[in-house]
Amino acid sequence: MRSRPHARFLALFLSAVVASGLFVAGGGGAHARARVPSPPASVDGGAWKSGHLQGTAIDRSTGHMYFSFTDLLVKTDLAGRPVGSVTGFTGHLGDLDVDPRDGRVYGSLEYKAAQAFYIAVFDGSRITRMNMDARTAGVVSTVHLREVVRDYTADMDGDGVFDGDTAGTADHRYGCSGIDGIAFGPDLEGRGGSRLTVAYGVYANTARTDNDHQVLLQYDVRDWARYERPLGEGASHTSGPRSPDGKFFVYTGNTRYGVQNLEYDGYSGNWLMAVYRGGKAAFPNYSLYVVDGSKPARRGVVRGQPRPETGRIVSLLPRGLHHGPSGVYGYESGGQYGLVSLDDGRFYVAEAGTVDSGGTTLQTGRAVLRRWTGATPDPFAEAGASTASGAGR
Ligand SMILES: [Ca+2]
Ligand SMILES: [Ca+2]
Repeated sequence: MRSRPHARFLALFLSAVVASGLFVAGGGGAHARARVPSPPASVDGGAWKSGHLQGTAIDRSTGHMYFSFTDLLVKTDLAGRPVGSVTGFTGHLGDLDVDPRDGRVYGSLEYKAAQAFYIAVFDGSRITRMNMDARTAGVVSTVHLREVVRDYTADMDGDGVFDGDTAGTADHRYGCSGIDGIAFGPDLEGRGGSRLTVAYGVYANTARTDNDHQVLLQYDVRDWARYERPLGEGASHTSGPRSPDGKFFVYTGNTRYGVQNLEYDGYSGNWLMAVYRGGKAAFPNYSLYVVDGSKPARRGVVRGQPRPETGRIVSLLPRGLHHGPSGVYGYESGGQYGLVSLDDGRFYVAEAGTVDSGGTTLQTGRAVLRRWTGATPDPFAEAGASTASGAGR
C-alpha cells in the first residue's frame, strides 16, 4: 500500500519527535509511519563488489535509503542494515531519486555501446531480499529516453561517422555522454506540477565551445505506466516519450561527465548540481552549482554552438563563490557520490571509498548528515554545528 502525500508529510513530521537513534522495527504493525526515526548522523551503505557509489535517495515515509553502486542497487534501513538489493545490471546505474508520491525509486541507466538510455523505475516496496535479479525478479521497469539518444549520437562534424563513446571528438551535441543526475522537483518554467528532471552527462573536452552547459530534461511521469517495460536483456526496447516536456540549459563551463548528482531542495526552492570539476581555463571549475529556483527559465542563447541557437536558460543562484570573467557562481563541496535534501536545511552528502577484503577490493558508501550554511567555499557543515539557512537563503 502506498502512502498518500499527506501521510508522508505527517510521517516526516512525526519522525522529528522520535528520539534520535531509536530504530524500532515495525513490529508487525501495518502502519509503521510513526516509527520512522529521526535522520541519523550517518547511514552506512555497506561494502560491495561492484562499481563505485553513484547516487543515493531516501524514502522518508518508510525510513529506507537507496544506494546505487553502478551495477548494484542496495536498500538499507536508516540504521544501515541492508534489507534488499538488486543485481545483474549490464548497463551503468547512476543517480537516484524517490518519487514522493508513490515511493518508487528512479535511476538513470546507460548502455552507451548500444546507444540506449533509460530511466530505471524500481518498486522499492518489493525489494525485500538480497541479490534480486534486475532482469527476472520483476522489480525494475525501464523507460527509454529518445531525446538523449538524439543528442548523444549527433554527428556534429558532419563527417558521416559517429565516433561513439569517446570524449576526444566533435560529435555528441552539447558534449552529451548520456545521463546521470536525476531528481524530482517543480517545473523549471514555473508552470506548476512535479517533474522528473534528468541531467546529461557531458564529456570533458577543453577544445570545443559547445559543451559549456549542463542540460536538464524535465518529464511529467504521471503517464509513464504506458511506456514502462521490463528490464529484460537490457537495451532492448525504445518505449518512451518522443520528447521531454522541457529542456533547459545552465551555463557552468564544461565539466567531467556533467551533473553527477542532482537534487531539488524543497527548503530553499533551489536545485543542487554536484559535478566532477572541469578543466577549461576560462571557467572557475567549481564542484557544486546551485540553480536559482526562484527564476523561471527564459529563452536565451545557448552559447558556443556551431550554429546560433536559443533554448530555455535557467540561472545559477548569485551566491557563493563568483568568477567575474565567466559570471559563474558556485561552491566547492562533496555530493558527487550522493546528495539528498531533507527539505529542512539538512542534507545527506555521500562519501565513497574502498576496503580490501581478502584481496578483493570492495566499494563503500556512506551518507553523512550535513547542514547547509551557505558559507564558502564549502556550504555544508556538520549537522547541528551551525545554523541552517537553506540552500542559498
Ligand atoms: Ca562525426
Ligand atoms: Ca538525485
